[in-house]
Amino acid sequence: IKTEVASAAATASKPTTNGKQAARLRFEDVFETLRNEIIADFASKGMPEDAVEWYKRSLNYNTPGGKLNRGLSVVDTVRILKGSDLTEEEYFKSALLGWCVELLQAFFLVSDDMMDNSVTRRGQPCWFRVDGVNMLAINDSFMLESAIYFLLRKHFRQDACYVDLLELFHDVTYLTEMGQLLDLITAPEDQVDLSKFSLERHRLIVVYKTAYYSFYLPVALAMHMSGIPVSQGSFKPYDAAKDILIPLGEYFQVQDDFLDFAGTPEQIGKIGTDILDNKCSWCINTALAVATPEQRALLDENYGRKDSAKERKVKEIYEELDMRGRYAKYEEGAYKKIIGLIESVPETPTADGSPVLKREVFKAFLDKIYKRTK
Ligand code: DMA
Ligand code: MG
Ligand code: MG
Ligand code: MG
Repeated sequence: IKTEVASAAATASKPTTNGKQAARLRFEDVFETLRNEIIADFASKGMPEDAVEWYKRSLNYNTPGGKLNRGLSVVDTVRILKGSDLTEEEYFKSALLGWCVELLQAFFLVSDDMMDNSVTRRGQPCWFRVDGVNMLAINDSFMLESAIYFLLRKHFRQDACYVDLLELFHDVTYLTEMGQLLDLITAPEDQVDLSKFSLERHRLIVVYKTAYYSFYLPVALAMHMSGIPVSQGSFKPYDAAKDILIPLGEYFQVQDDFLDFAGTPEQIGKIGTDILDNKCSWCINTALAVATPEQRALLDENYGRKDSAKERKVKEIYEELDMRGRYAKYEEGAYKKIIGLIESVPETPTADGSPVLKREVFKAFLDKIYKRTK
């Protein structure tokens, strides 16, 4: 009996492959509904059939098709904070917020791939490389962003959290754009200067370009929807969440940097461009810290040049320096550090009975990305 109880508990807390698949399918169904609402509104504003078809194609091409970690985390967080199953309406609204995060991601990725001159994304050509799209992708990225505010207004305008949701999307978008700026000015195409790189600069870039929108945003949206106040006595739930989610996002972007070098396109759905693009990546910073003068000279000569033979040379040096082993060590350290942060979150009930932050929110998010290979 004991064994049965234990395994039932394990099943409940750790979704099975089938459970995960079902959650994903249910979430994807909501996208159909939302996309139809966006398109119906667009058509009702006088847009002709060819424009409707264009927007629909861009929404379908760029929004679903990823891992959906960010979007699903909104739903998971609302459920964990509530402590029981969601009603149909709660599910729909949390999934809607999840899709708004995915739309924001789509907006950033379409523009990021143009700026990074990338080739593939999610196993297909980057949107700007699709026949007949080209620079129109700039406007398409803006329209993916605009869909967020159409959906929020339609479904949350009457809710007490509406202004909080709007401000959060605006603030996080701005922070992400700051990060993209830092990422790009630290990687000039025409002048490679590895002495400008550092792990401090790297940390600044990744916190702004990735951590806020990928980790803080989904959880903070769920907290607002769940009615968690800005302060509970001296405890500040959103700041406490940020203190864990920013390091988590930093760890996630280090994984992204490592996979840019070590992941296969089949695994990660994209072809790495960081070496060619002169990016201030975790890998190059790690290499610079331990390279011999000879290796350093080779890195200076071969990094950030639009030449695949030079890219291969840099990868050889990464292998010589045991980048894979160094990354495995980093990952263990990051995991332990984040577990420590999670364990310091207070879960004591509030005097006014408002929902409290739960450690499981962060643990669930960490479990989604620990040791990821895609
Ligand atoms: C990702 O940076 C940041 C944003 C805002 C998309 P990146 O260029 O390393 O991402 P990817 O490797 O997915 O192109
Ligand atoms: Mg990129
Ligand atoms: Mg980029
Ligand atoms: Mg990357």
